[in-house]
Amino acid sequence: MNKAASELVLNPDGSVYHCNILPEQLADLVITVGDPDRVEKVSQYFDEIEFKTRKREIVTHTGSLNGRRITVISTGMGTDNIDIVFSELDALANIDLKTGEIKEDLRQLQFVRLGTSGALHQDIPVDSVVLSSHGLGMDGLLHFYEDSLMVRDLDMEEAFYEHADWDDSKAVPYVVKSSTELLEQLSSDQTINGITATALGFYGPQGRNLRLAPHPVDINEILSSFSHNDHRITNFEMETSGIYGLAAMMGHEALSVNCIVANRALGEFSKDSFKSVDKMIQYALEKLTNS
Ligand code: R1P
Repeated sequence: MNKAASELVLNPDGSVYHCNILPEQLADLVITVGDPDRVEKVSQYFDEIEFKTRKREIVTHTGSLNGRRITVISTGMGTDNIDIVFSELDALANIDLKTGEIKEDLRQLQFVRLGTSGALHQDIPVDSVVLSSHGLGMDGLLHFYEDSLMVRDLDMEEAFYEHADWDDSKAVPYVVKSSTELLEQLSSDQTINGITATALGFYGPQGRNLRLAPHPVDINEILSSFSHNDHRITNFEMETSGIYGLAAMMGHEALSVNCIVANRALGEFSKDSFKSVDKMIQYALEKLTNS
């Protein structure tokens, strides 16, 4: 069915509204980062850059490395932005923007998030790299999509509800798995795998208390004491669950890779987070383009 101009919004040049990209400017491998300044920290390693654009906090570079075409794009912070960026990137791949019709042959994209995050356990040191086997979303985004039940790990969700005694005034947590292939491709003895908890804020929703007490006050303990089928919740950030949920419903593959810049259990912050993020970027690019 065709899409009304108000639903699939395009710019005068035909590019998608927020991302400002045309279909031919999007590679099949898409690296997402939260921070717009991190885009060039990734694309500096490309052999060539063919396209650059930016609108609001969404900065995009497309280029290639070792013969593989890659788009790197910043999402800004939070799953509300993930909804915008992933919907528009999927539209670029799978909707004919001129007619608004969904294409018959769907194109599958690979998404790899290169983000920053806080660890919930003492044994996950700052500057280490965590790969998210699952995203546990406390943001509520997936509940606005009809197909969410088809991609959620209902077994792990049930175990979490029981463990956490979740207060139903908050969005019900949901769980979605990563791409198994990407998780295997990027795992090594330099990485740690775990469930990533995605919060809808940085302070109260991640148990930080500056002047306002969070609720529940012991959210970090509730999360860190959960385990299910040998998986534990390793870290906190703000995008992974939305990425996993939307990518799975759209038929794309996704993996979230996060540099641990804070250890919440020890109260520590990395002394040189730029260096450890750069190390993570180089590690991921090597794994994605040389294996
Ligand atoms: C909070 O400081 C931001 O950093 C983390 C969180 O998920 C949130 O977006 O990720 P990025 O460094 O990728 O933005």
